[in-house]
Amino acid sequence: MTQSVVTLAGGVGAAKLLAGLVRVHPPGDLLAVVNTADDTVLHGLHVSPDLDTVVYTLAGAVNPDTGWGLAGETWQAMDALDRYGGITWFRLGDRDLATHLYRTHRLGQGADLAAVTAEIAAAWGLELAIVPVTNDRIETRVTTADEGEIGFQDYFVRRRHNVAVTAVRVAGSQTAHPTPGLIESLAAARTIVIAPSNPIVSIGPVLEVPGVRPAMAARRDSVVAVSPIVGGAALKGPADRLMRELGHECSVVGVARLYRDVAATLVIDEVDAHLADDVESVGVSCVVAPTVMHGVESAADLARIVLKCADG
Ligand code: FO1
Repeated sequence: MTQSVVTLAGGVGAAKLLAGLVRVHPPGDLLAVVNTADDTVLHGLHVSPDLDTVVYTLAGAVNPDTGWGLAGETWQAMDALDRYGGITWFRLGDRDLATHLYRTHRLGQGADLAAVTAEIAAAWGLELAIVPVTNDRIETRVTTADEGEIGFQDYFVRRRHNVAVTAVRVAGSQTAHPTPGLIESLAAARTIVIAPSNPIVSIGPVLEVPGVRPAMAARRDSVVAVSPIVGGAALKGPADRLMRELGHECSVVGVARLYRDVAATLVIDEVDAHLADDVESVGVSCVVAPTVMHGVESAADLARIVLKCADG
């Protein structure tokens, strides 16, 4: 792994930025390091939502309405499962199921998640390297005010992240090992990008894998983060609510505080331009740009800006 641009990634927001990056930088020179703490086992199948969202988006195959799953999907397996009273709150489309069947089969044969991910990405014709942050099992666990601790997908999908959260932890992170070559890649990269993903439950688990945060801190001057908070709100998902519930200011300043040890630069949206000085007073250089990606053209524009601010 010797790519000059390395991106720490969650799901939908990261996938959009990566779709821009592959348009403005040689894909073979890009590495995406993806969160796996959303992974879950359902029906005995290993599901890796963020890895699949990145692969499907870059392959141009993602469902544009949801940002996850495949476009033009059918749901016959879920309908059939419903007859038995099986688990259908987490919707696995008929074609998407093939990915989980393949991954589970290969893991059962002893392949590691990085190897299986490389096989899946190659099968979709992708040139950039996509790796899970770790081959070990890590899982975000969410403590809710009413029900105690529950699994991430139970919180995110089943409860539609519509419950009060008092704590978040990443089970397994303390004993996890970074994917082989990852720490070396962070040390060798010219630019490291933190994608506009949820800082608590997407980028947080990536940084918690032992070795990753110190490796990022050592490269702080070369790290550019893109704020997932725009105008005090998350573009998608519960980042805003989670930040508030866990005691962080829900603004670009709050994001800067969360990343100040690992990123020298934060890109914020134009609507937050009035907060640029406050970001800088946290000790993080601030770049103001249009960060909302409506399509691949605006994603490419943002990717160009991110790479340019890394060049100084
Ligand atoms: N998100 C939902 O809101 N509902 C679903 O039924 C759902 C199914 C699903 C299946 C495969 C997959 O890769 C992702 C899926 N997601 C679903 C999205 C996903 O769980 C979350 O967006 C991420 O974990 C958060 O990044």
